[in-house]
Amino acid sequence: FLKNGTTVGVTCVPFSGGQPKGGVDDGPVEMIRFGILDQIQGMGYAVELSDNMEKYRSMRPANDPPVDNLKNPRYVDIATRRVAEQVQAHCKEGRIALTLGGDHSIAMGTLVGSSSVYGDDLCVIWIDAHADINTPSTTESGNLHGCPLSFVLGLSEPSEALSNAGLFDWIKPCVRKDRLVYIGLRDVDTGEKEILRKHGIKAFSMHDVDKHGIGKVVEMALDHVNKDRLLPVHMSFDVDALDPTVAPATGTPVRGGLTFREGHYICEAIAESGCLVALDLVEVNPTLGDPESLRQTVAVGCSLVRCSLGESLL
Ligand code: 5AB
Ligand code: MN
Ligand code: MN
Ligand code: MN
Repeated sequence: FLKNGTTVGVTCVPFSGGQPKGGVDDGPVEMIRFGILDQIQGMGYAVELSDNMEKYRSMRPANDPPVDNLKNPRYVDIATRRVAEQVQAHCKEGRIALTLGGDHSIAMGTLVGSSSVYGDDLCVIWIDAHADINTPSTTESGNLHGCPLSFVLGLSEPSEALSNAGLFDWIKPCVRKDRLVYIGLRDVDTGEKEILRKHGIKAFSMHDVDKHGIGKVVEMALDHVNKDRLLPVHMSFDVDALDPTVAPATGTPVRGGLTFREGHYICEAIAESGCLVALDLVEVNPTLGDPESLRQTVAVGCSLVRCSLGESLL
């Protein structure tokens, strides 16, 4: 793969079906209104935009009862399948695939898309307060934004109910367990902890960030998945990884998160590696909180994207 891509392929996904709160589907349009596309172009990148983002809204099936406790399963299935196609198309052309969400269930699609092009080499850096690795049997909420990683890692056999409904059968195991690493965790379900332990998946929690400092943590995370910095990296950044004082407008805020600088440092270090091939920026919910919280969260989302593309490198 070619390091330091020069074209950014943008996919906007106004989608909220992976969790119960409306508004997260307005994340992409608010980031565009804030100027993210012009900002990226202003940095010297060519920008290619996937067409017709409004199509996602019209994909919601009229009737979508839970399957195995999973909520909106048909809607998530069909929308994430489209995300996969759009991200795959960008990656095929060697573009850095930037996906603006939307809730984090869309990462099922972004990871299927990027891994279809980069295969086993793909390294995944997951920045989040949460582990998002529940299986259809461990999830207590039934919200699919808490489950994307279990699908792409192939952690559970599809249940009979899911197979009968023909749902998510297009997702084959496509991400290697030893090429996934987390930073920022602080709210992990009991079932998820067991999964992380059982599969030996590497995670740096907020405790590790406090203990070692963000510089060391990012270095250890990259050493784990990408020792020589020669493999392609897909970073999936959930804004709730940041402290709620920094990114308040998000659906599942958790105290004690990354500071403004720690979040940006991660993005800068990834930019510095030259390995970024795909970036998700998800869970910005412009309808939660007052106008100032909204402005602040959208602004920080855009600045994380710019930093991941190298804005603050000298
Ligand atoms: B997010 C929880 N683990 O499964 C669940 O915001 C929260 O994409 C998931 O990280 C949070 O519902 C999903 C309790
Ligand atoms: Mn989260
Ligand atoms: Mn199907
Ligand atoms: Mn998440």
